[in-house]
Amino acid sequence: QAAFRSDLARLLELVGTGKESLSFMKKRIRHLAQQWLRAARRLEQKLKGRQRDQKHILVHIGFLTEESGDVFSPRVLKGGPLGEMVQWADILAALFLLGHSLRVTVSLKELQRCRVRVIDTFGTEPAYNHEEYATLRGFRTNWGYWNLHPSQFMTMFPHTPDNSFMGFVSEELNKTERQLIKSNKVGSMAVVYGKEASIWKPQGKERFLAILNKYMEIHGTVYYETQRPPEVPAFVKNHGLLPQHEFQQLLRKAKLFIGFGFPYEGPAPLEAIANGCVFLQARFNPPHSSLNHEFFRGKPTSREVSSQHPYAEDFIGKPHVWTVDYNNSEEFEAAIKAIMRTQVEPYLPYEYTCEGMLERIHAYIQHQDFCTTTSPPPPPRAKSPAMQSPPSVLALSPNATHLVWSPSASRDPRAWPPVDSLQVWVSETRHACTETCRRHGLVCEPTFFRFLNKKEVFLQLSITCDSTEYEMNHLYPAVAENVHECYLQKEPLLFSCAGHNSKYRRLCPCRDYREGQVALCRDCV
Ligand code: U2F
Repeated sequence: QAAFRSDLARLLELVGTGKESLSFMKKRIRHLAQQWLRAARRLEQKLKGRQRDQKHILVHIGFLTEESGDVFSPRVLKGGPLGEMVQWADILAALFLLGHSLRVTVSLKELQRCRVRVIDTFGTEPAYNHEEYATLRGFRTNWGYWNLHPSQFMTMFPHTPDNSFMGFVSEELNKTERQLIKSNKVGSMAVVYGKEASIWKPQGKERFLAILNKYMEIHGTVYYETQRPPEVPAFVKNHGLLPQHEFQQLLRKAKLFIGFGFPYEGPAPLEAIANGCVFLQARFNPPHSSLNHEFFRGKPTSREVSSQHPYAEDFIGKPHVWTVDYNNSEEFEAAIKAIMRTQVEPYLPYEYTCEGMLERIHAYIQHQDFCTTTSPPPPPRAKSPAMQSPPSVLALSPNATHLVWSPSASRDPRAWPPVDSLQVWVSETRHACTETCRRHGLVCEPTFFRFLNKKEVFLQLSITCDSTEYEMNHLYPAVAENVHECYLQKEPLLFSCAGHNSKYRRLCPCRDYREGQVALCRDCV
């Protein structure tokens, strides 16, 4: 049985010393300790003494090993990426507080054979993960082709439902702090997102900076050595790279946090929004991806990134997040004027609070099973408007057929997530399952593909199949509608929420999710 811990001192010893990156992580753990401990107590009460197995977990921080070149540690104090260290610090705190037995290593020599979970910021899609398929179909990249179960990859944001969403946390505010922030906000103060001078370099920035400068005082936290970086205009008040808690203080005063397009999908916009700022960012049209942008090239994903921070855009949105076309000066200027008139409250989605992260990791540790497969329950029963159906069931529409799981289907208590959260939708040809589920207010759940990968399901969906073949293809199960050819998936590792092709309509396993905790279905904890 794992017992919740009530002190983080032992964890700080486990993390070790000798690297700037480790010091950054320890400082963060120390700073957030009270917030973590309160969250652990709340989750403990919520779980009411439920049986939780204690696991032995080896935490191998691979990107900090000498063997990998440890390019991060020397950049900690120079404006380099900190997002990854934020996430590792939070993962360590969560695992430790949940009561697991941890060993932390930053050396390859200490890495033993074990069952792995890979912390993978931007995600690994199944087509890139399956070695043979990736090699045959041109999905082989620098990373990937490890033949893991795709949910063994854990991402920073919930962007790739084929992987597990790990996340990180942001500082939470109590009532007094909220009040204080409200009275101390400087309505005309903007902070620019970007701590490395290179972020300010690309051409065209002067134009928006000049527009912004008409309305607001612009602050930056750009690293510099002896004099201000030449890329940063003189009218910007540059504080230099700040320690994390001082950066939070700056955000508490600012009205606006403004992104220039890079870094992609980092923690800072969530921190800004949590501290009562509006986040203004650029829309990418066309979206950025590994096919058209250097930063994503070679990453094992085809995901299209529609703005600097798609999570902020899709999961938070207005009034906290404004995503605009920066090539259109009028739209940009209008957004700034509108933001200055808008009042926002600090906001932090539950999944980025300490309690939300503890709850999610607890659920993964208890339920994710990559070793055994459970036998699938009987196939779903078709619902049509003519049939008696519970009120939550949607009507069949002409171009999106829909199935829900029959309540009479025997429930496999080991199946996780519980299969009664499943709804099957057929995609349009231009949509991946990720998008198809999203459009129905649901999320794609790859563990449910195995229930759909059957001939009978096509029949239940009134899909005519002149032929049905089993093949290896990350888009299957699917139907090529105009020729009535149906396809089932031959390789379970290739079940994928990602991917679309104009030839196929895909069968998509969607599920409900908890408000503010998309990784978990409504009955999942
Ligand atoms: C991303 O890493 P970054 O470090 O560039 O991400 P940011 O969103 O800029 O912020 C990371 C942390 O840096 C902190 C801030 C954030 O938690 O509190 N910070 C600070 O301590 N002092 C300051 O003056 C300003 C910010 C991202 F996480 C990865 O996904 C990408 O790989 C990477 C690409 O470069 O960018």
